[in-house]
Amino acid sequence: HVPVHHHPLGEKLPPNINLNLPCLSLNPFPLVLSLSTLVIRVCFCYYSISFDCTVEHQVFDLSWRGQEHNSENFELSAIIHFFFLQMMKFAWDNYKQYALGKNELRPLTKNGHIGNMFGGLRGATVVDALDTLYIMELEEEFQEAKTWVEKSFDLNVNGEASLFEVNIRYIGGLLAAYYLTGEEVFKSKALELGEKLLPAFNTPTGIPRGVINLGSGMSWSWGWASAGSSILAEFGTLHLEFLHLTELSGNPVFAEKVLNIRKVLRRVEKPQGLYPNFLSPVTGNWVQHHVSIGGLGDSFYEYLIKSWLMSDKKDSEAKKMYDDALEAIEKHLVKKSAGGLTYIAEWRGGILDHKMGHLACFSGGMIALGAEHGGEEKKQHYMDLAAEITNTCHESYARSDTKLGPEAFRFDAGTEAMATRLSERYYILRPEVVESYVYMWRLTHDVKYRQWGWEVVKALEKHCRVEAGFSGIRDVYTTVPTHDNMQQSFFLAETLKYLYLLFCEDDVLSLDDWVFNTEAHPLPVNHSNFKPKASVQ
Ligand code: DMJ
Repeated sequence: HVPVHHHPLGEKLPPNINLNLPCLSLNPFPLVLSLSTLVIRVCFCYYSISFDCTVEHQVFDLSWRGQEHNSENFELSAIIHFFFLQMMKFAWDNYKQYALGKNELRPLTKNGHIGNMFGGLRGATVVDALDTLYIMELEEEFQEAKTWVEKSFDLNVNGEASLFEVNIRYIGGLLAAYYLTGEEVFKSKALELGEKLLPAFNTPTGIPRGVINLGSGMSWSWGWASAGSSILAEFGTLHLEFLHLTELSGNPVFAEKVLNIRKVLRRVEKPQGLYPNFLSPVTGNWVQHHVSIGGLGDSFYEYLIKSWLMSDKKDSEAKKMYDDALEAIEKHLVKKSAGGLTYIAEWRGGILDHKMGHLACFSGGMIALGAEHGGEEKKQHYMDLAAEITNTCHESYARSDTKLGPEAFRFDAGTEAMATRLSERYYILRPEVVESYVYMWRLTHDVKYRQWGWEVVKALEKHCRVEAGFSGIRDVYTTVPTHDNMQQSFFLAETLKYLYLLFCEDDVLSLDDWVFNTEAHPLPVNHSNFKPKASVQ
């Protein structure tokens, strides 16, 4: 029994309503909800068509009822919330049962996956899921995850880790869990792990290499990165977490490392004002002129605007770099298709590749977030651009048979917003499109974003839910897709969290007080009066 109005993240329901959770946690199928004060009981089976229609109808109702808080739409939003809770619980319970201590769940073969991104670290799903479990108030499950971190999370490991992945998933996940709960264990693990990443910065320029052995401290560049280069989206996606590591430890070294990256980037000449994806950590010069707001470039831009927001709008250098970069991107990469869809192409030494990766779909949300803070005229311009890009990404979902989007879609040879290559037709439970829906919803309150989010939920339930978890699919253009047997940790960290937030009130992790790292882990804005939860109590 959780009195929701005591929830630390803000009131999600009027103070006279309590929600009884036990039936959900004991038996998510059929799902039974009880709104005790209003004495409303809603029982349904989530596989039945009636549920589907009811919820669809009710979501639609919201659009013309607006967002006033009356008992009817509270009933409905509670139902939707519980729907997300059961999805998260299903994903977590299966991971726990079959793969606890491994990095990810293989939901078809019912075993764990370790992979080679985390250099011997384990429990990527545990650390990635911590804050989502907490925010959803899945208390028992949160305790299970916390206990694993306390008792089994071993940092004394050897092996090749991606600096970027360890930072965004583990450090980001631990920092968010600390700020939300005030539990020291998360802070100390984050700091200890942060120390282990520092040797990667020992290069002539201070630009870190992409791969590090967490035991020996040896670091090197990815074999596939041209001429030993470092990747823009990797070394450009450390700033938020590293500033918090300095803030929490009092050790300036973390901030110094990322401020130095900023310095190198400021100095290097930008072709047409653009930032290519490959930079030499030895010379500090670009190695290739490939520019993309999707993979290899993406979260560098995201961290510029979020650095400014996280600094309580004091880091004006980051804002200027973001504004200039976006202006260059708009000038050289943003295009409109014959069918009227706006997209962001990739740039190879001046030649455009008319393709958008699923990863690039986070940019609708980013541009909307940045637009909020321009002058009135610019604001409208960027809000329009953000809405157009989000619409294009929605089209990439809507034009598939599964209603889930492909890994990449193209705008050439008569194709619009669809994959043209067999190798680009898969969907691995990625969050970027839903992420943009959340920002667009919060900043416009246009109910279509919730409707689009609900379409994703239905598609996930229909095509990705398997007996023991959620799985990616190999082809979004067939309604009998084959599964890839992988429940990615970012599905729990990002996709389910963003879907949940899409249907929450705006004060749950308010955009005024929190920025989400690129793995959707919330970090507090540096208002001078901010304190983690433990010190508030
Ligand atoms: C996540 O790990 C992060 O969002 C990252 O920035 C990009 N890729 C995945 C999800 O698609």
